[in-house]
Amino acid sequence: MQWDLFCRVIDNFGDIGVCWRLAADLAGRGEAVRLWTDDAGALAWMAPQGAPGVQVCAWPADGAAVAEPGEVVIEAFGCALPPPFVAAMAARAARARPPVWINLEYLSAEDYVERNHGLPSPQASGPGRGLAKWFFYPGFTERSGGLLREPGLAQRQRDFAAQGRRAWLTAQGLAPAAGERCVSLFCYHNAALAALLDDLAQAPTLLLATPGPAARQLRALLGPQARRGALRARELPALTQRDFDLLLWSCDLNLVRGEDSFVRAQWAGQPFLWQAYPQEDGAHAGKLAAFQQRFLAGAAPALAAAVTRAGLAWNGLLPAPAQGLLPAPPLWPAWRAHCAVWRDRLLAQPDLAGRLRAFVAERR
Ligand code: TRH
Repeated sequence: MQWDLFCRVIDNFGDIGVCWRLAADLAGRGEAVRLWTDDAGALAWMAPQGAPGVQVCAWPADGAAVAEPGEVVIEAFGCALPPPFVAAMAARAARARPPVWINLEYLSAEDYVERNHGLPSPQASGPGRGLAKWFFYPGFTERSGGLLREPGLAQRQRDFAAQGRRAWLTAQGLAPAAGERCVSLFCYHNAALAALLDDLAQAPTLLLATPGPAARQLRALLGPQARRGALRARELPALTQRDFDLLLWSCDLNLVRGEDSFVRAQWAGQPFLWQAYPQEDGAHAGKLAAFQQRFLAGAAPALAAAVTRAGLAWNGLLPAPAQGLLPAPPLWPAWRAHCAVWRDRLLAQPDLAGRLRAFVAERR
């Protein structure tokens, strides 16, 4: 089937990162995908190899003729489709089966996800009058739209482990010294970073910082030596999405943010801390709380309390403690085991692209 996926880049890399991943995943399952975006810039480093079956197209210019819509149209994150394209969808509906029009929402663990997932929004006015738009909510439960997970991920992870967990880092010239733990850092500007560094500096640690705010803040805090106590830091180049996964699989702790890296850290099955996209109205606090509650259900109380505290402090929702932002070292084996169990539980659920295709099939 022909899928049209529309993505506007608001800021950061999550909008295009999620849409690229979905486009490539659908194409890998035999769908033809046009990814329409107003800013494909980040794809040059995120996915320089492209993907068979995905055509990246410029957002239609005002007044320009629009393409004939495909069988499925996805409006990512309420990006508002170009009105002439919607008119073309309505015209198609007058001739043949209407395209299945889906609004793909942001990921959340909050309860509204299950309430709203799959609801229709009949269009009573405008160029799409008479069409229905369907709400599709990614999530962590069976009754949500699920999480992006391309087929073959688990096998790729097994192959990676068979090579040795540090083999990829070594090949990048980033081999840790014997006994050094590896930590990846992808964050927004984060007032708790100094406290995190103090914590990490207590034991031999190689901290690998992604470009942007993480690297900039680290430079300001550590100076040119890039060291504090037993901690040394290295800056990474921008990695492809595939290599970014390998970074997460290589590390003992991953600091991630936003939406897509947050999900990838969960597939990595290693301890992670998530910095939610900070929102002026404070909505990120509710998102974090809802996630922590689901994620930590069933964890031993001491682990749940320590991980909850660390998450709150890392998101600026608790003052960063002078010492001990992270769970204490004796808790790390249980933290790791809990992350692996969580990943296996998510792996047992159908993935997002699979649920989306089933959803579309039911509505055609
Ligand atoms: O960049 P983000 O902060 O994106 C955010 C969120 O999606 C947020 O919900 C949204 O509202 C906002 O954008 C507009 O974080 P996220 O979601 O993890 O996206 C980063 C993408 O960049 C992800 O696909 C992984 C990719 N990436 C690489 O491919 N290589 C890299 O080296 C790095 C650091 C990231």
